[in-house]
Amino acid sequence: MPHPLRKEVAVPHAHTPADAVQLLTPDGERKHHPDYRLDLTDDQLLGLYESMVRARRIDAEGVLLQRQGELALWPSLLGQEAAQIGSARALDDEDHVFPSYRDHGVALARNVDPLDLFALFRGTTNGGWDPREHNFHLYTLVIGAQTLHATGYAMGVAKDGAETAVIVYFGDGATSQGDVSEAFNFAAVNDAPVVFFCQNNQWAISEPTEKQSRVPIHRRAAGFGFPGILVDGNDVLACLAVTREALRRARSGQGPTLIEAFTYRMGAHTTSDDPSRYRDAEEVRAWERKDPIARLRAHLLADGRADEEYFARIDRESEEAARSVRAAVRSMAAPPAEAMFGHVYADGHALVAEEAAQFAAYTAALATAEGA
Ligand SMILES: Cc1ncc(C[n+]2csc(CCOP(=O)(O)OP(=O)(O)O)c2C)c(N)n1
Ligand SMILES: [Mg+2]
Repeated sequence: MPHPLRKEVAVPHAHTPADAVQLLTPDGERKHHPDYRLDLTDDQLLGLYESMVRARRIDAEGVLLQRQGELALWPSLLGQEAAQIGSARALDDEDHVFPSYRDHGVALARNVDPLDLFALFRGTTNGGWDPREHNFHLYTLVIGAQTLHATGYAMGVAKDGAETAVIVYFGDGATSQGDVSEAFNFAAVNDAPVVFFCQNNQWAISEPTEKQSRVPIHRRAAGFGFPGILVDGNDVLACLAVTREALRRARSGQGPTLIEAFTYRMGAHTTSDDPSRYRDAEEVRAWERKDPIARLRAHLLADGRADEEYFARIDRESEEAARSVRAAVRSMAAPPAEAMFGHVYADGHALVAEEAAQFAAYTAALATAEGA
């Protein structure tokens, strides 16, 4: 007999499950949820819209710059703006964020300079930014590893008695990594003030979610002894409300929460990927109708909070911001090759010094050979 939950994984990728928390329908209609009340001012609503448009435009610039040979790689967030901006806007400045590699919207919401993101993917920096400046840690490309970093950090914060919460971003595919299960368990038994924010964008490169989990991802939390919430990840209001509540739990000593934001990666996995080889164009079209920006736009328009002139102005401003970023990226000089030895250890290391010396001798020999 099939497991009773098994039928739920047969849900096609195009459907957001009916039990996902939703405060804004795909048509932009405001819904009320008994557990998640959200009263935002007009300025806050417009702020969410502007952050999403800006994130989308900066992200598009990343794809274009890579196509023109200015970046080595770019992982696009297209379609995931609501999940990222909604959750990030729930954070306090003191909270700590452990991102994955696609979380440019979260980075921008934390005031990380977009040029720092581009420098990373241009290879002109080893890390990207100072995590202490915005409590926004470095992108982690080792799938799922940051869930352990975040859990350890959260356990430390709790021992310090601070009211700081920690949030960690990871994907559906990451949940297949042992690290993520270990992090869930450590966080649970230690009541660590950490929010696990899983952006279920339906794909792990070419692997669909059916290959990652027999049960809906948020249900895994129950097995570790903490709550798991499913939220419409294309609904910025629901993402904000659900994350706010999870952070409140974390801060008040009630331990971790797993949030599964049900969303969709509308672009390729990265600029190195061609999704037409493994997924149906119809699926992408179905998600276009659930576009996170279009639905907030529809809501703002219907309520008379914004008009076409406002939307045109925000588009124009995002365009100008992207243009100035583009010019700055193109003029970023490559660092000297020997700089790569500078950030391996905080205080240096004999082996690294030896390798740096070997590298210097090698490049000097090359220069002599070229001169000869
Ligand atoms: C430990 C590890 N294994 C494999 C990879 C190769 N890899 C890079 S991205 C990726 C898929 C991740 O999918 P998901 O967690 O759903 O995140 P998404 O890219 O969809 O945001 C894989 C397998 C890696 N970077 N690290
Ligand atoms: Mg994924």
